[in-house]
Amino acid sequence: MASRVAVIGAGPGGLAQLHAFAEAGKNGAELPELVCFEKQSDWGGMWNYTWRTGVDEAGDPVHASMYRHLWSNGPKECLEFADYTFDEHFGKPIPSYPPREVLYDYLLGRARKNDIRKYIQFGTAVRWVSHNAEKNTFNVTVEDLKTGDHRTEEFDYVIVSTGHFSVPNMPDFPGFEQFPGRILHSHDFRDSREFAGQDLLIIGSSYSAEDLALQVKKYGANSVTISYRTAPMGFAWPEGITEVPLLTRLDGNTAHFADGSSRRVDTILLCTGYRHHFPFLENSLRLRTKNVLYPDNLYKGVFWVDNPNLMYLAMQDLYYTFTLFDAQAWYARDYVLGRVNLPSADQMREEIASWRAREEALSSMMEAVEFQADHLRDLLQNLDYPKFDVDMTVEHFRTWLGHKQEDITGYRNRGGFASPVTGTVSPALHTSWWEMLDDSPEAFLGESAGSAK
Ligand code: FAD
Ligand code: NA0
Repeated sequence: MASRVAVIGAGPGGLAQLHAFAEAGKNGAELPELVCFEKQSDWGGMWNYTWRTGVDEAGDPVHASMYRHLWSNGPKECLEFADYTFDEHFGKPIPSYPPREVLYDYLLGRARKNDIRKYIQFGTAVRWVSHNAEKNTFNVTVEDLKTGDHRTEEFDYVIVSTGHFSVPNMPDFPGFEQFPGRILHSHDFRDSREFAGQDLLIIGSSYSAEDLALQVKKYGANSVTISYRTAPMGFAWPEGITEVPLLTRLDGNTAHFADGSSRRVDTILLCTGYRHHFPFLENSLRLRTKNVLYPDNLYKGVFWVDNPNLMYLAMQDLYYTFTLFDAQAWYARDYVLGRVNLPSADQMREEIASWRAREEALSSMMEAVEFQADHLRDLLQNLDYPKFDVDMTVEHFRTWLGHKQEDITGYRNRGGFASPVTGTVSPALHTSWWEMLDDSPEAFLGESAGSAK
């Protein structure tokens, strides 16, 4: 009997997995039975924008953390699928930092091409996964969110691709309880225009803090104060955005900081990151990790060492995204198809430990990029994934970091990034990003509606 594979989640990770199998199928491989469970009513994961916050239509926590007006914060050339290029999708060179909807369209373009939707059961939430040691299979209990019915199915392999930027990390600070304004996490942030005219306090100093500070200022906030715990981001911020040390307490609307300074704020935005959260996995299967580049217990960043028939995709802190997911998905597929053998558990642990030690010693963002590029290369060397120029993408990240240091409101205007697959060089954005309030695909592409495939 053909083996059965459960893929949990139809975001970029889960779609990469289905695509990887479909590619092998086109090349003559005999495929296992694939079932992808997706709790949302459509695919694309985080990229599938919703206005909802709190709970979704089924009463489940809303998955999405993306917001209106989100533009890619890294050059698209660093996430380009090697087997489905931007040139193929858009038919012409496009700028390097597309808005969400444009990247979503690209992501779905490949998914549609291989007809992988047929594997996905939408509106179906995985509620519990347990391991049957006797049979070495997994029991997967799912809920049909339309009917509320539960059922349990047996699988030989489970691939978890439920993302890890969905469940907020929510710290508390003295005075929050009496604060008369709104306190929200970036997970619940949707539209920058809500904050026009306000004085905002942002807590955190990573990508969400950086981008939301820029977004709210761009759409009319009066001032933004960014409060950091470890170190400031240190960009040359536009007027009205400042960085201060950590919040110590609130006194009504007045926020006090560790350097003794204080200021009045209307709204507090927690950009304090997310938690890896897998309430549907029994203890022995559950990954517990912070947001790191090489989580413990995952061989090659994918295989659960204690039972490699359980796999995780995209659980790393991310510089590379879509391409890394592809490499992981190809590896997972080849394991399921019996094309690669894994070493002993001890050998896997040793290899993970050496990556972990290397990660502990990283001291700059560029070293982190190089680390993840090596992880990517380590996967790719064993796979038939189409070749692309990883070295070039590392240089793109270096250039990107330089551009951000030079001009944090202007780096998204820059072109000149070559595709690591086709060599096509990106044009500059036609209008300054800081001035461009319309983030529609038509505005971005500088053309009328419907021309992107
Ligand atoms: P997700 O996209 O999160 O998809 C997981 C899927 O699993 C979802 O569809 C969810 O509904 C489903 N699911 C979850 N639990 C269950 C369950 N129990 N049962 C069934 N289904 C379930 N990356 C970039 O490359 N460029 C960017 O510009 C960028 N911007 C970002 C901005 C924000 C605010 C955030 C939070 C992330 C951003 N990312 C960006 C990273 C982004 O997370 C990845 O690009 C990508 O979405 C990860 O894919 P995934 O499939 O692992 O997870
Ligand atoms: P993210 O920025 O949401 O990006 C997720 C931050 O939270 C760190 O700065 C950390 O500080 C801080 N923090 C945590 N607990 C804190 C506490 N108790 N007090 C003060 N600060 C606290 O999360 P992280 O994990 O990067 O940073 C947490 C993902 O979303 C990224 O992959 C990013 O690429 C993506 N994203 C992309 C975009 C765009 O593309 C926009 C937003 C997010 P410290 O002290 O630990 O440094 C446009």
